[in-house]
Order: sequence, then C-alpha cells, then structure tokens
Amino acid sequence: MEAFVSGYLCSAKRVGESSFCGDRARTYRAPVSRSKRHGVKMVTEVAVGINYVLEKKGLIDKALEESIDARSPFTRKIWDGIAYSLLGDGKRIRPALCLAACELFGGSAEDAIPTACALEMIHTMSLIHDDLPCMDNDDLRRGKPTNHKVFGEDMALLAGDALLAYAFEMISKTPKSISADRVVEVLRTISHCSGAEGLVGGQVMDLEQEGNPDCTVETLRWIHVHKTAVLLKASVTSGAVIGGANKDDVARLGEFAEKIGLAFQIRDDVLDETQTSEVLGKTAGKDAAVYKATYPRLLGLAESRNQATQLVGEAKQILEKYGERSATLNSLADLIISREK
Ligand code: GRG
Repeated sequence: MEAFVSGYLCSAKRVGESSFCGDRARTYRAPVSRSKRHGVKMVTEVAVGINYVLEKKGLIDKALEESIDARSPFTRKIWDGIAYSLLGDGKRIRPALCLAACELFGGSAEDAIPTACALEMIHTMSLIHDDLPCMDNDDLRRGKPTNHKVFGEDMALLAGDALLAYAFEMISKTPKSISADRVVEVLRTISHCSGAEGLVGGQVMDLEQEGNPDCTVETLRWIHVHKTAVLLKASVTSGAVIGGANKDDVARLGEFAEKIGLAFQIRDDVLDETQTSEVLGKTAGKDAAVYKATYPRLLGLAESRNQATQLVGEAKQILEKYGERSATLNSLADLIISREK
C-alpha cells in the first residue's frame, strides 16, 4: 500500500507537479488497515486527497507568487522576507480545504482563491511568529532556516504583521459575483479565528502549559482546538460560505473541520516524536525537549493515533448527508492522519 501511495506521488511528479512530490514522496503513508478491504478503501481515499492537493497546489502557489507586491525599492526588503516564508515548501492543506468546501456547494475555485491565499498567509505568519526566540524558538521551518535566522527578529516580526494585514486585503479581492454579505461573513470568521479566542488564545495557553506536569487532557484539547483546529475550521467554513452554503451546512462543516483540525494537531504531536527533522523540515523531538503538553505525552503514541483516527471517522460521519459530494473533504481528512510530515 505504501508503494501505491508513493507510486501515486511519483506519477504525479511525471505530469509536472514537482514541487509538491519531489522529495515529498514520503509525505503520506497508507494508514494501517483493520482488513484488506478497508485498507484498500482507505488508500484509495488518501490517493484522492493527494491528487486533489497536487491539483490545487499549482493554482494556490501561482496566486501566492502573484500576491507578492513590492511597490517600491523601499518595500523590497519586507517583501523578500514575506516571500521567503510564504513561498516556502508548505503542504497547503488549509487552502485545499477551503477550495474543496467551496466546490462541495457548487462554487468555483476561482471564487475562493483569494480567501484560500489569505488562510495560507495567516498560517505562514503564525509559523514565523511561533519560531521566534520569544515563542517556540526554532531554527528550521519548511526545510530552511527560520525567517528570523535569515532576516533578523525585527524583520520576521514585521513580515508576520504585514502578512496578517495583507490576508484581509486579499479577501477583499473576492470576485464581485460573491455577495458582500458572504464576504463579510468570511472576514468575521477569519478575523475571529486569528485573535484572542482563536490562534492567539491557543498559543498563549500552549506557552503557559509548557513544563506543567499537571496539564489535563481537557486543557490540552482546548489548546489544540484553539492553536490549530480553528484555522482548519475557518478554512472549511469560509470555503462553504463562498460556495453558497446555508447556515446549517456551514455549522455542519464547522463540526467536521474542528474534528479533523484536532486530529491534524494530534498527528503533528505524534510526528514530532516519531519522525526525523530532515523529513519534517522542522526540528523533531522538540516537544519532549521542552516538556510541552502533547497527546503522546499525556496518552501515549498508540492512544494518540487511535484518537486521531476516531476523530476523522466521526468527522466523516457528519458529512454523510452530502454523499459523493463530500468525497474530496473526506479524502483530505484521511490525508491529515496519514501524513508523514
Ligand atoms: C494569528 C495574530 C496571530 C498570531 C499567531 C504564533 C501564534 C499566534 C500561533 C501559533 C500557532 C501554531 C504555529 C500552531 C501549530 C499548527 C501546526 C501544526 C502547524 C504546522 O502546519 P503544517 O504541517 O505546516 O500544515 P506546513 O509547513 O506544511 O504549512
């Protein structure tokens, strides 16, 4: 099965998607199956997800490249810093989720691409700030020295600030065919998820719980939902809103996305313990070194994997109502817990 997935990536490379799959042939592995039939179904779904991300990555990367916008020699320096991280080797999971959710409701990728880029910008700024010495203090990200190692802490801080502001400017470029009410809803969702009740709040608790031997699973779950799942949730619900979903649909997709977002962070915790820095493109083993609250620390590796798998199973059940239309989102959910980096 592993060969199938790797082979799939290699054949995608042959049709010209080199940046995603080149040295990323090990990015995803086939999930361990309970039965041969179940295993084959899972591998097929993961392959659908890989195919989707590969297909959309070109579109997303092109739009991100075009968004780099130095308007004078005086702003060249900050745009260089932004481009260094934004155009780096990210998996583009959040924009892919946004586009897939939009398409589920009949919307087009073109309508959602400004928002998909905005989500990647906010994600990238959170990585730049997270790597700063005053936060998680890391030297390696997306296989390269972190932004502050290359441009200095002052410039890294400002690159993150500029990206956050630019994300909202991007959303304002949503095609006029999408109603202003829907664009405002997207702005509300994404601004809320970026603030004290979302990413910032999650990061605060994450830093506060570092080194605390008494951190409970309940607190850890809250941290993971806020520092990570909120942005995946915003990606899916924003895409749904742009695609024309009604309130009930948006709520349903939000529930789905919170579960896969939590599974995403649990998988991240597992990989930090089990994978090498070379494959991850970021420093492995860091969580244990600083005694960070993680699922493997609190529950062990096997139970962490079980919980991630269970969350994805529950998430997929929520989308059953949509039948085949939810196939892409379901396959992205499988991809999230199968990834190797
Ligand atoms: C948004 C205003 C604002 C501040 C940010 C620093 C901070 C506050 C939050 C940190 C959030 C954080 C870094 C959470 C970890 C999420 C995570 C698992 C990231 C890795 O995502 P991948 O694997 O990375 O998708 P790539 O590089 O593939 O894009």
